[in-house]
Amino acid sequence: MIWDREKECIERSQLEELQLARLKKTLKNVYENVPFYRKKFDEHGVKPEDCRSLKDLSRFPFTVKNDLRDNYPFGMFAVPKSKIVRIHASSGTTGKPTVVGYTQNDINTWAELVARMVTMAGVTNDDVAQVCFGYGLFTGAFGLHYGLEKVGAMVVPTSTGNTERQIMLMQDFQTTAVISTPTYAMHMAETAKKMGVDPAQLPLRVGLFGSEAWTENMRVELENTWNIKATDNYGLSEIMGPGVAGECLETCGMHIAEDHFLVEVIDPDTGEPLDYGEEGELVITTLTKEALPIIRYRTRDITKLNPEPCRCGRTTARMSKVSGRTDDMLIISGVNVFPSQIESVLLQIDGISSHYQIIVTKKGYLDAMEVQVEPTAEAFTGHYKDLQALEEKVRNSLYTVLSLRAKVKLVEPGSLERFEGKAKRVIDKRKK
Ligand code: DLL
Repeated sequence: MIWDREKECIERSQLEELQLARLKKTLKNVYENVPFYRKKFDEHGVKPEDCRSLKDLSRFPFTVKNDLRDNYPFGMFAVPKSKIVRIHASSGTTGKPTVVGYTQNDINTWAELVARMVTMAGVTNDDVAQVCFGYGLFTGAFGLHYGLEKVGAMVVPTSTGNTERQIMLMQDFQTTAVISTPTYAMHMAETAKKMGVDPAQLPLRVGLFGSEAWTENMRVELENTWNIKATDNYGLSEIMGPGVAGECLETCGMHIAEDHFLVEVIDPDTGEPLDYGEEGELVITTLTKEALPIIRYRTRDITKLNPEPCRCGRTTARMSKVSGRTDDMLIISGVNVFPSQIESVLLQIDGISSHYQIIVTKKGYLDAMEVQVEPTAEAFTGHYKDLQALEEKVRNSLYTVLSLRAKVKLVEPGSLERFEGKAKRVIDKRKK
């Protein structure tokens, strides 16, 4: 069990003191060691010494994903290559990946923070933890792996894929904790059922899900299907990987490792910092990273912060579930739609499964959205009338929430694509 009470239950004034000292050091470090930041700060007319309080951080420029791409592969590192012991990368949708590096100290911190996160989620050295994230350049698997080892769990590094074998090993090894994307967990449950195994009867007791946005309704679905407690955890490669924030068993927001990361929420349009409780884009500054310190990274993830101490005893601020990304918001005939809103609607309807796809097209000047969704096997009676009624129900529910008339198409159970990592829900055919 890794629960650093000194840091995780720290008084806010003390935390802010620690953050300020670390922030000053980080700003000085990047200014001296990363030419990209020196140039950017100079262009903005700010110097590290201008930061005298945490509020002063807002005077410094943002970093965006393209900055990492422009400096591909190692241009943003603050240490010589000889100090780097690990590389990871996040696959971009276009072009080159974003490369991130770690010193040995960074790796140690990472393991520590993931260990804290899995401890919060109730994992101990009595657990058999199956890591169903892809091992490789993706940060998910290695990140969870080292943190789980640190708490002494028995780690089963199955990676993604070969789903029938995942289920077999869960049975044979008596796996108690599953680690994956929520989407892959749903896919694994479906595979188990096809094999004649009831997922709810397996010895699993907790699921740690992250790496993509998922709704409260999906939590209910996962908890019921697997008979587990499902917690959310958040991270991104540019900042470290998993372990940036995670839910405790109270499941009322993800505790941010604030002694290592300084978080802000900004208005994505104006860039202005917002108050606690206001929803906006999460911006993160690393406070202890050696290889790749990052100043004011625009995550594009939409969330809000709650600094109130939690019932679990931790005082670190909590971020609410990510409701979407500024870049996955669809604008359909002028209406803003997040895929998570659609998921939330679908999962409230009896007879509708968690497998869906959103297809956006343009006819002339008009946008059109089609939601393809699989009914559950029970609801798929084969009677046209039943399906029509269900389709109508989905259409009306979507209209109530989105004020948008979507075309709804029920498709045969099992016919939509299944995902082993992050799901790709939206096909926007308007984009070239
Ligand atoms: O997905 C790191 C990670 C791995 C986190 C495993 C948790 C578990 P990237 O591939 O760089 O890193 O993707 C980062 O994924 O900006 C979010 O948009 C999204 N994301 C990650 N966790 C969550 C979450 C990893 N819990 C991007 N809820 C981030 C919503 C999430 N979105």
